[in-house]
Amino acid sequence: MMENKLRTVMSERGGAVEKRIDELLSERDDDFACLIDAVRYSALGPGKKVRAFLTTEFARLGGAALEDSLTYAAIIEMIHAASLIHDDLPCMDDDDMRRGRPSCHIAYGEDTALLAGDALMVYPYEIISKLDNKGDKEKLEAIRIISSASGMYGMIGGQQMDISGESRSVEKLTKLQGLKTGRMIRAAALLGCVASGNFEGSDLYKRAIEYADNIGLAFQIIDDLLDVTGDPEKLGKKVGMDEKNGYLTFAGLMSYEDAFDLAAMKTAQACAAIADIDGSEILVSLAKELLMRES
Ligand code: GRG
Repeated sequence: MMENKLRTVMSERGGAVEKRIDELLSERDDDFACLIDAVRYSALGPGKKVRAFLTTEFARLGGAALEDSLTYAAIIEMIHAASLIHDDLPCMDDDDMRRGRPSCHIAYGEDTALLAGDALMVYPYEIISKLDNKGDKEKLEAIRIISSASGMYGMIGGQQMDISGESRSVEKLTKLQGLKTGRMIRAAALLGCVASGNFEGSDLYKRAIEYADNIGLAFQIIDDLLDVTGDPEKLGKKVGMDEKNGYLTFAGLMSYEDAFDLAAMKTAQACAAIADIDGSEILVSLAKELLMRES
């Protein structure tokens, strides 16, 4: 029952976020039309929009209307899309399928894909700076959250650990995944907090970190397991890429059962962090769904 409600709400929310991304990327310029097409191809792709959902749900828990967080939700998906474009490039994971379609560099060429990733990484800051329904304090906080999560000491640092093979122990791998995947998931939740006026130090902000960090690790463990046991049709990408690239993952460092149990424990900790907040059932349900996901 709750799962049905979650699916309905996620699908409606995903549609609203997609529409906002479409609006934000609507400006055309014939002199670099292929860049704009590549950006739109990747940012408007059929992803799950989990990060956008976290943003809008934490904003709702904090008492904000959907409009207060929709642009942040669109932005977090743009930066996520940028990371996927770069991650798929031949010099990184060399993956030619993404979200059931050719990766950006297969569809538009490596040079344009590189620029499309750059564009989607930078444009969000221009968008935030121009928001006229937000105060400077909130805008600065949003910029701090996004830049620190996606930058050198966040996602990009984590990706460097990955390509350097820095995942020889569970501790190192947990750090790597916390940076590469976890920080963006945390940023998504925190953007929702600040969109509803709940800044650092507030109860909601602290709980958002606890929830997001735990689902973030569980999410990455399941991602690793799906790369071994998943169905490429459902995933929309090839499996076995971690092994092909020589990456050590949770699936390689522990048994399937131990890895799944760790993800289940993290999911339970995430749920406990928010369970007593009014209206948190959907986020509790999301954490459980992500644990059992097949794509
Ligand atoms: C863009 C400057 C710049 C740098 C990027 C390549 C890179 C640096 C970072 C890689 C980050 C990365 C791809 C982490 C993996 C995150 C992950 C588990 C992705 C899959 O997320 P889902 O399942 O995907 O939410 P959908 O398609 O549903 O959005």
